Amino acid sequence: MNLARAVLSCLMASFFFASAQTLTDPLATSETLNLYAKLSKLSGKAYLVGHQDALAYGVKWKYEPGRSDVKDVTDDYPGLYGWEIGGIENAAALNLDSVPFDEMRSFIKQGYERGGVITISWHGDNPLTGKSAWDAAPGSVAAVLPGQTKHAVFVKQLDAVADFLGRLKGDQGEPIPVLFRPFHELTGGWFWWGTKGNTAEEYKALFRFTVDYLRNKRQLHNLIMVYNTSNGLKSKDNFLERYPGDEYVDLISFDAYQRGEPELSKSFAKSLDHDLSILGKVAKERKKIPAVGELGYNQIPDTRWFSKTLHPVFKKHQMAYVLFWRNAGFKAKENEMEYYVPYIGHPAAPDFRTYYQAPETLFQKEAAHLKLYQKD
Ligand code: BMA
Repeated sequence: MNLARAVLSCLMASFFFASAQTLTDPLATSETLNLYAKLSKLSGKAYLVGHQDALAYGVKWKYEPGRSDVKDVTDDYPGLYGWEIGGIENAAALNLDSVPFDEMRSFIKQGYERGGVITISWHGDNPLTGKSAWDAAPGSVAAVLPGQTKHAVFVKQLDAVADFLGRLKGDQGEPIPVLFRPFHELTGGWFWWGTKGNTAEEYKALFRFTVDYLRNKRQLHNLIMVYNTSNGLKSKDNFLERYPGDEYVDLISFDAYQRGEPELSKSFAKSLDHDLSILGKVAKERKKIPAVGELGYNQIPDTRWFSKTLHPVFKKHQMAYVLFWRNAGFKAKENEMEYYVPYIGHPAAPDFRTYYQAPETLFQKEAAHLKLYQKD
C-alpha cells in the first residue's frame, strides 16, 4: 500500500500541469471540467476500477443498503460506478435489468458523494420497430435522423434521457458529472445502431445529433461523451470508421469479454494488449482519454485472471478506467449465472484482492483522495 500512496502523491503532483486534452463542451460545469482534467492525468499511471450496478445487487443478494460484492471482497467500493438507463425512454419505473430508476438516482448520488465516478450506458429500444436495443433491423439509424419517419419518436426518447441525466444533482444542487456512453459496441452488428444495416455516416449523424440535442437544446453540461467499440480491433482506421469527430467525443474506449476455457486466457491477453495499443495510439493522436468501457470473464473460471491475465497487460497501457460488468447472479429467464467480479467465497476472490492491492488500481478510497471534482 505504501507504493500505492507513492503513486497517488505523484499523481497529485502532476495535476498541477495543464492537461493536453480538452473537454468538448465549452460550457461544461466546473465539476465536469475538473473530473475530465483529472481523468486525463490518470491515464498511464493508475486507473479507476469500476463495477456495473455495484450498489444495487450482487450474486445472491439484492438491495441491501451499503452492500457491494466488490466491498465484500476488498473492504472498499469501486472507484467507478456503471449504471444503465435502458427503459427510461418508455417512462418505465425499472430499467431493463429491473433496477428502479428512483433507487438508481440515489445510488448515483451516493457514489458521487463518496468521490467516485459515474458512467451511464443506454440500451434504448429501437425507435423504428419498438422492439429492444438488440433488434438490429436494417435502416434503424436512418429512420431516426432529422426529417425521417421515426425522428420524433427518437427525440421523445432523448427527452426522457435528458430528464434523467439533468436530475442527477449533488448536495449543493450541482449537476453530477456523467461519462455518458450511448450507442456502444458500435462496431458490432447486434444493436439497432450497429454495423448491420447502418452506414458509417448514419452512425456519425446519430451520435452528433444526440450530443447537440443534449448539450444545446437540453442544456446539459455535465456530460463527458464516450465513444465505444467492441474488441478485436483491426487497425486505427477500423476503430475510427464511425468516429463522429473530435468535437463530439471526450473519451474513447472498447468493450472486451473473455469467453471459453481458462486455457484461452493467454490469447485473450494478447488480443487485449493489441487493442489497447491501437486505442493508445488513437488517444495520443486525437488527444482523447482512453478507457475500457466494459470488461469481464463470466463466472471467472480462471482463478488468477485478474493478477495474471489482466494486470500485466493493463500495466503496459494507458487508460483512465476499466468497468467490470454486472454481477447479475442467477438469471431465471435465461437459466444462467452471470457475474464478473468475485463474490465472497468465490475461488477468484483472493486474486481480486491481490489486484486491489496493486498500485495501479484505484478503488473508492484512493479515488476519494484524488478529489476528482475539485481543482487542485
Ligand atoms: C448484458 C447482460 C444482460 C443485460 C444487458 C444490459 O451484457 O448483462 O443481462 O440486460 O447487459 O445491462
